[in-house]
This record gives sequence, C-alpha cells and structure tokens, in this order.
Amino acid sequence: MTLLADFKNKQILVLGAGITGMSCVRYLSAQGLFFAVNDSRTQPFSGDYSEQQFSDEFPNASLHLGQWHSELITNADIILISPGIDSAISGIAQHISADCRVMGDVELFCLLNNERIIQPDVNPIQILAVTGSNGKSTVVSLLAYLADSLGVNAQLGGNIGQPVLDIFTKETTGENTDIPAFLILELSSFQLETLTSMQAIATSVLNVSDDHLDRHQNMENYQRIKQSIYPQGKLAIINRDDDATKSANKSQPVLSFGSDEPTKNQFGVTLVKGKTTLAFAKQNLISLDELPLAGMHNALNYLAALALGYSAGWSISAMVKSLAGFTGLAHRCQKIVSDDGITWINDSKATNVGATIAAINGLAQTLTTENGVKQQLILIAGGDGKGADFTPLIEPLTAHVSQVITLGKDGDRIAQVAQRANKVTSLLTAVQKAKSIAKAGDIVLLSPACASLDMFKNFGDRGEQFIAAVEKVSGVSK
Ligand code: UMA
Ligand code: ADP
Repeated sequence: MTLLADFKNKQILVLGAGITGMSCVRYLSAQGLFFAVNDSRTQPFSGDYSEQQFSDEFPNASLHLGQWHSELITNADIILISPGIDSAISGIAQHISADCRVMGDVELFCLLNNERIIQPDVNPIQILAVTGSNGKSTVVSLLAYLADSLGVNAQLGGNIGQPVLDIFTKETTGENTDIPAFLILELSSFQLETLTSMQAIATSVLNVSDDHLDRHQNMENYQRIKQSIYPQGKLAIINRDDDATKSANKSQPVLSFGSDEPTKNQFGVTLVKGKTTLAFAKQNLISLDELPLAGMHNALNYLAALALGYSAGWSISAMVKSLAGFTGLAHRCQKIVSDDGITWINDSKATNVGATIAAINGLAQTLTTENGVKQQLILIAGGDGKGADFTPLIEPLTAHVSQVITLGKDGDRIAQVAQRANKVTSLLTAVQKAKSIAKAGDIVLLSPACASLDMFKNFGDRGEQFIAAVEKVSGVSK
C-alpha cells in the first residue's frame, strides 16, 4: 500500500500552523485527505489571514487554536509536527499514544520521494542535505547559485524557509509539474529530530558549536542529532577542522574539506605566492581574494559547496568559474553604507557564539595600525542566549575587541566575559554608544551571539533596525 493510501484511513494531526504547518495543510488538502490542525497560539497566521479564510480555503481541515488539544493528540495516528515545537514538552508528550507516528514535514517528503525511487515512470529527486551550527544558509544558497549557473535543475528547501512538501503539492495541483532533479536541503537540528528516512546522495555536517541547548540539553545530544544526518545519505562530507563533524560509521564513503593542505580526494586550502587559495587535492582552484566572501569560515563554506556539487557529479572547474558571482546573504557580516568613516557591519544572523567568534576572527585579520594607532573593533552583542556557554568568547574578545556593548535578555552574561563592557537597553542606544566611542577608521560590528526573539520579530528585523539606527546616527549617502 502506498503511503497516501494508508493515510486515507488514519487520523492525521498537523501540530503548528506556521510556515511548515501550512505547507502540510496545503499538501494534505491537495491529496483530498481529512485532518485536524492544532496551534497553541490564538493567532498563528500572519497579516490579515483569518480563521474564516482558513476554513474556506481548506474545508477538509478542522482548526483548533489557543492551546494544545489533548484529545486530538491522543486520537492521532499520525502527527505532522513543526520543527519549532518540541514534542517532549508537557501538554504534548504525555498525550501521544504509543502507536502514533510522529514525523516532520521533511520526513513525509522523504517517504514520498522514496516511493518514487521504486516507481518506474517518475523521477525521484536527488537530495543534497546540509546541517551544521553555522553556514548552512550560505552553503545551500551558494550551491543553488552554482547549480543555476551550470544549468542544473535544482531547488532549495528546508530550514532556509522553503518547505519541501510544496514541491509535491504544486505537482499535484498542476501549478508546477517540473520536479527538480536535485533538492538542496538545509536541515536544522529541530528538523533532524523527526527525520529518519532520507536517502540523500550526500550529506554534510558543516561544523558543530553550542546552539539550541535550551531544547537539546547538552552538546553530546546536540552533536548526536546533527550526526543523525549521515546514515541518511550515501556519502558523508565532513569538516577536517572539526572532529564533531566526523561520521561515526568508518565504512561510509567520505569526502572532506578543511583549512589545511588537501591530499587525495580532499578539498582544502593552500598558499600560492603568498595567497590563500582553495584547492582540490593537488589542483589549485582560486585564490580567496578573488572571491567576495571573506574570512576562513567562508573559505570553508566555499569548499563545502564545491564538495557537495562534486558529489552530485558537477564539474569542479565550471563551479569555480561561477563562485565569484555569489555575493552572500543579507545580515551575514554585511557592510552598511555610512558617511562617518566608521565601518558598520551587520551580522544579525550570528545567533550563536560560534558565528560571533567567526566574525570577530575574520575582521581581526583586517585590522590595521596607522601612525601607531590601532583600528578598534567594537562589538554589539546580546539577546536570547538559548542556554549557551559564553566563555568561548573570552579569547577573541580579549585579543581583538576594544569595547563590548551589550543588550537583551542575556546581555549581562556576555558583559561578564568581556573586559570592557557597556550595558544598554535598546539597539538604538547601543548604536549611539558605539558612535560615541568609535573614531573614523574603526569597525562597529553587530554580531549578537544570541537569538533575537527577546527584542525583535526575527534576526532580519534586528538587522533592519540596526541599519536604520546606523543611518540615523551616522548619516548615509545613497
Ligand atoms: N507553535 C506553537 N507553540 C510553540 C511553538 C510553536 O503553537 O510552543 C506554533 C506557532 O504558533 C507557529 C508554529 O508553531 O504557528 C510555528 O512553527 P515553527 O516554530 O516550527 O516555525 P515555522 O513557521 O514552521 O518555521 C519552521 C522553522 N522554524 C523553526 O524551526 C523555529 C524555520 O526556520 C524554517 O524556515 C521553516 O520551518 C521552513 O522549514 C527558522 C529558524 O529559526 C528560520 N530555524 C532555527 C535556526 O535556523 O536556528 C532552527
Ligand atoms: P545558518 O543557516 O547555519 O544559520 P548562515 O549562513 O545563515 O548559517 O550564517 C549564520 C551566521 O554564521 C552568520 O553570522 C555568518 O557570518 C556565520 N557563519 C557563516 N558561515 C560560518 C562558518 N562556516 N563558521 C562559523 N560561522 C559562520
């Protein structure tokens, strides 16, 4: 029996009505299935979308808002749970029956795709899957850019914000029957928790550093969840610089990248006439100064994308020719145009300690000393630390940062690991404080090492508010 035929006889519950939940709703509706939707918030929908509109658009779905619905959970045979909802929380966990299947949207997508693998007339989608604490969005976006440049039919999906089930929904409704040959899939630890059936051609854990420990409790557990990607792919693409990315299965085929000199079948970095250069085995590919994304962490991102593309059979030389055309994503170490001679940098997407360390170390390489005066690096950080340990910041702060300005829920905890900290209560006052300290030539970096949700809608909102504050205090020429 196919999965969908089986679903027809089952009580299906969609938990969460955000981006993921609504993609499940669209998919199940397109299949003509009946199901319930439960969200603990009274108004999960954005904009003017109302409960009435939901009911009109999806007559097969019964909507239950405002609290977790114990009876629906108890009666469910299948629960499609959104990644932001922890199935272990009280209100949900104790009601799930022993024979209920709890899965994420990506698991459902993979089960459907696996059925295509054994069907004679349909093409399965080949999956390249990426996880890691930092760099996921950059790597998958770069890979999608390379695919596009090479004329490969590939689509982005997953944590990047494009729910994967939409591909099959659009095929069912006829809106887009052009199924991509490749899915470039960004996976968060939350999505990996409910994923076991993916059959990817290659998977990669880019790096592992402290994140989301408020949900995953400890690093051991977090690393185990990240590593659960490897058994779900043929080839494991690992980072030689980070032991926590190495596959535990020694018999699995491995391709690696790292910041050292590569040997056979490895991507790495070498020095050519003093220039840091990307390389594959003995072949020099391109020097880093010809590429727009700076810093060793971005060199690793470039190498990871090349390794993933190579594993899919794409030409390395063709990919290298296109690398320079990818200029990066918003809110990741981006310069803001200002008229005051200060370099203002928006790294709002640095939602964990590892990302902030990468930004500090990357910028530290660019700090110069003129007439005996060293350029200052001023850091604005703080927000919701998600239970993180901030002590790894001590070394880069001590070595490279002259002042730290802290704000938000865990701002004080960051101030405790800094030698010179100023505590403020808003992003605007943080920018005003930075402006009063910085001289022309100095760098002011917003790289919070924390999530934004204590003060902002999301990291994008925090970044936009930072840009607006910088424009206000420093003047802009556009
Ligand atoms: N909800 C509740 N109660 C809760 C928590 C959530 O009712 O306690 C409901 C909310 O009201 C909302 C729905 O659940 O209606 C939200 O579900 P969700 O938090 O899973 O968010 P989605 O809108 O479905 O977006 C999710 C990812 N969000 C999270 O994992 C928190 C998005 O990643 C992802 O882009 C999207 O699916 C598509 O795959 C965002 C993210 O912040 C960008 N990810 C984290 C990260 O990158 O660090 C993991
Ligand atoms: P993710 O999708 O994993 O959150 P992003 O590409 O959105 O990753 O980048 C998030 C943050 O991490 C940004 O602040 C960015 O500058 C930083 N970053 C990007 N790549 C890396 C890396 N390889 N190692 C550490 N930090 C990184």
